[in-house]
Amino acid sequence: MKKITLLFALLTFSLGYSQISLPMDFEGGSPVTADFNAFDGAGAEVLPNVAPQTTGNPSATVMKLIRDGGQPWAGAAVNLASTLDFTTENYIVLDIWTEAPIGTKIMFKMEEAGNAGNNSGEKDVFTQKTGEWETLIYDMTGVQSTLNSLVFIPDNGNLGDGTATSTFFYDNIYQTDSPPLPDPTCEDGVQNGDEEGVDCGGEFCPPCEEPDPLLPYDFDSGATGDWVAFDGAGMEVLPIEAPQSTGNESTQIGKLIRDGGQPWAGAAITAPDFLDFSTEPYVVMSIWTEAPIGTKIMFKMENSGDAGDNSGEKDLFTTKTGAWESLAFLIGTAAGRDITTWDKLVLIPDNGNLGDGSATSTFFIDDIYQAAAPPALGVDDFESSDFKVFPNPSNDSWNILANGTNITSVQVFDMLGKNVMSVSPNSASVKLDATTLPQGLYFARISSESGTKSVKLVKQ
Ligand SMILES: [Ca+2]
Ligand SMILES: [Ca+2]
Ligand SMILES: [Ca+2]
Repeated sequence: MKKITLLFALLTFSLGYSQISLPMDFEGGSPVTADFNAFDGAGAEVLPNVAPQTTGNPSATVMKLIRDGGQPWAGAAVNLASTLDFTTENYIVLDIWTEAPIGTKIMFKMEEAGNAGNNSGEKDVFTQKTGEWETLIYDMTGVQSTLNSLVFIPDNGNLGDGTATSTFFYDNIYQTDSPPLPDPTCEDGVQNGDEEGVDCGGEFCPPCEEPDPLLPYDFDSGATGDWVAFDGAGMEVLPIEAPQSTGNESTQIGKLIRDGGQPWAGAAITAPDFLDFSTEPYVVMSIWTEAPIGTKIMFKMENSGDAGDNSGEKDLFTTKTGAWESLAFLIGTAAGRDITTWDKLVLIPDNGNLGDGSATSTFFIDDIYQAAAPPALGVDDFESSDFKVFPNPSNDSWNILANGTNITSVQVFDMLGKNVMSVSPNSASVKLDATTLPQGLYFARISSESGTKSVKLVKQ
């Protein structure tokens, strides 16, 4: 009984030894060098695997194909014991190692042994590595099932010269219906491997290009069409013309018109990345409108993926009409809030009132940027035909003198639009006590019998 088992085992081994088939890893003594038919200038040898080919392939044996002169189609073939059926297992996969440059064509085909005219056609795959093992995948879909010879012609079309770049090591040739995923490369259009973006970043690929930050945003250059107007507003980017060209030497501005819809009609734009408000807590923008002085300009930052995650509404009030002014919205000090998840800028001028499409519902905007502090305003003692304000800046009080008229009221607002002081002097002069006010920028709305003026005040 034992003898029969041993004989059967020997017979099985013997049959396996002589019948060359896939998978072919060159281990176990089959196939051997003599099984290869190298042709037209090539030599093929089955031999022990040594460094550097042992890196990435710990197996004992590989096949080495050297091309040296002869013909540009120099290669080698090995015949299998039976034909391959590609109807379900429609891929041939193999490992190759060469010092030939990346992009070298590694041609493979199947032939009928003894009848080369019956073949699969040439299947070309190009190397993406050099000096290391890589796996090549040949799609044999539709190839006839009458072929039993594997034909290897690496660098097909070029004459070999016997050097390292004409030398190719093969191993682990097999047939499958589910080939391995190709090794990640920096050119495959897929974010794979350790890439941080598509074909960029990580250890092997070139660094990813940072997307252009949205801010500063001046409407003048690049793509300007990413604004989304909502709930009754229209937003347009257009060349600057008079009267907006007074005080603005740029070429283009944004125009937001509110006309019906909702009282919160406005426009928004989303930056390619979250804005960092930790060191630059202000968003500054220039605005021009014929809406009356004191019109509320609401601005907020939102998370574009979650409108509930936002900065809260930041209201400032215009101090000019028919002229450009710069508004600095303080975004980045929201206590207890995560201020690193906002990428969407939302502007709702005259928030709370329904627009009517007229000039007072029209808001031109420009020059949006982040800043560590409100812009320096170059404040001087304010003087006009109507009023004189001094000293300004001041650390304790401002004096306002009217010229030939009575000051009926003065309202002082802080940068957030909060009314911090109101007086009704009904006299030609008034002294505003600033001692209790924090340092910073304020706006005074001064009304007299001859009209209303807004003045910037600076408390030192
Ligand atoms: Ca092997
Ligand atoms: Ca990739
Ligand atoms: Ca501009």
